[in-house]
Amino acid sequence: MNFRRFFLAAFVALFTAMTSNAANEGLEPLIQNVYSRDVQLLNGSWHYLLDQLEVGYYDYRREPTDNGFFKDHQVNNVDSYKEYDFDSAPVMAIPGDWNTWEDRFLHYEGTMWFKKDFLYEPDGGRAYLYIGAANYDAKVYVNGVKVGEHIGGYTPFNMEVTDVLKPGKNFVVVKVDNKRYLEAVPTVNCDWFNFGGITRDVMIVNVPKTYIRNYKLQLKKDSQNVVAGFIQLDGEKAQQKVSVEIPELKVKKEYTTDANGYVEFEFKAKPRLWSPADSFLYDVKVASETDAVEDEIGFRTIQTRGREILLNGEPVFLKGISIHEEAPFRSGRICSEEENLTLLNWAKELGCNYVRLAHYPHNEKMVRMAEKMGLMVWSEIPVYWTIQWENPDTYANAHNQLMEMIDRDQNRAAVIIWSIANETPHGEARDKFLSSLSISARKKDDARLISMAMERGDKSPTVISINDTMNQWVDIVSCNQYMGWYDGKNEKLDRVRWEVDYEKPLVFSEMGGGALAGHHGGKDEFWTEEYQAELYAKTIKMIDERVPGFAGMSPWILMDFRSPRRLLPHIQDGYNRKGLISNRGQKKQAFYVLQEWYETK
Ligand code: GCB
Repeated sequence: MNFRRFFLAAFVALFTAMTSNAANEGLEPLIQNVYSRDVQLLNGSWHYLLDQLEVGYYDYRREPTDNGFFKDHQVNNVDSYKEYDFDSAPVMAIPGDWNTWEDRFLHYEGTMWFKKDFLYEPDGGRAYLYIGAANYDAKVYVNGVKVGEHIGGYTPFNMEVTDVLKPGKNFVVVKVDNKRYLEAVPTVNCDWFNFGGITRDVMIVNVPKTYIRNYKLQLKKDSQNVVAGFIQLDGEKAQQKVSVEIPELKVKKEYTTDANGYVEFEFKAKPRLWSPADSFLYDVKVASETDAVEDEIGFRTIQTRGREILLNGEPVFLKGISIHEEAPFRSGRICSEEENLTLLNWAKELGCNYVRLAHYPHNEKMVRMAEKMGLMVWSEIPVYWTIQWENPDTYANAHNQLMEMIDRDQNRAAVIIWSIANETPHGEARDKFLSSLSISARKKDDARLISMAMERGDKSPTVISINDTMNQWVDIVSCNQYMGWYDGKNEKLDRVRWEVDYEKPLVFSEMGGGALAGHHGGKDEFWTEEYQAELYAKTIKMIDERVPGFAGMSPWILMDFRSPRRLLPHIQDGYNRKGLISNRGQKKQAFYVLQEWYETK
């Protein structure tokens, strides 16, 4: 190979590496509590084009083109022509997933382009484009200019568009790609549906030139009478007088931000404590000389003592249920508050005081609603099964999703647990990856507990245990256990006892088995409601008799959900059937078994 060819080959290899490793780009730190801001919602009808070969992004040599669909060139097809047209393309409701929008898209994984026209009138301040979530890789363009790219399907992102917007007519184009990759988070293999699309709210957020970008107010770790937090301004006038006001507590505090617009504070207060029995939230006002924002914030402590979990200093038993963010009755990605409410109402009806929002951060309104309804929340990132533990890009991606999750919900008293992983294979590289996540999460937010869903490591066939070196990095030892389903039949639950050596609370982050609603038969017949109910009854008996240090659980799962891994005809038909409620809203017998037990707890 001569030199020129060598350099050309090296250049092409480098370029390919650069372009195929998608990365976040152009994003600004998250704006806290966008829903209390002056926003222009861009939800509604968006034109869409399915682009399997990504011709709107690459030219015929598969080089990114400057002249892609994001330009939305308007031509008359006489003097020149183009082979796409947004304005005559059909529309889709945003937020929403494309897979359930049209039957023919059900299994489509790839690129979809979206376009929306909107009118904008500048108010002299700054404008951000905020997207609540887009699965998985979103490239965002305003008026033909790329303003940002975000990787990760379940967390919000925003980019400043002040200089790109014009008075009057504007348009936004988003290329969303939900292809799965080995190096991605989650990776190619997981047990839930890869709904593609702009799945959460899209809005223009209008803020003053210097504005309150972020703030946090929570009880200081382990204290019931010191509130700790920070305010972060963004803009030219970094040094300002800022204040925190909680009228019902007669609190009004003033501080001055530093040259970076930042101030950390602590003050004494004796707030009424948030709990499932009293899900009280205070009206809080955070103000600066140039901006003000309001929030509803609850205060509580969450700690562990030996094998107990303490909420506000008192032992609490987690009566929980796991939930996917999947819409009841229509089985798409949740896209309305009513759908959030239906699921959370079912959890309340079951007698829950706690929900595991699996396996990725759910929408912000879901968390806020859970908080108002008195449900404690486990929130997690999609570090699931076997991801690439040694890949630095994979780590950066997981870390970023963790930070975005915490940033968004750091003021929610309901969130008591940040979970960093689910059912991951033991090994040094995994431990390094996950312990780093645990350290980062604690550093960012020390007022919550850290956990991860572990697997069992039994001492013998009848002495059930957990043996995971990650135990030192978590506050709660959580375990997904499936005796009676993946491990033996129900009778096994009568024969075992638990012996976990870690002096920490033990929680079943999952347990359960499948049943098709309305399918009846013997108690020992898989897939019947009777089998599932018996599995729950025997698990409960085991817990009552033979699981020391048991602090709660979130059985798998509230409602049947779509999963491409579930192929059994006539029973599964593409659904994981471990729900206590079917995807059509029918309660199975096991629902009532658990409900009865939760009533006694
Ligand atoms: C698990 C996973 C969950 C699955 C479930 C199942 O352990 O954490 O994502 O859906 O098992 O049904 O097998």
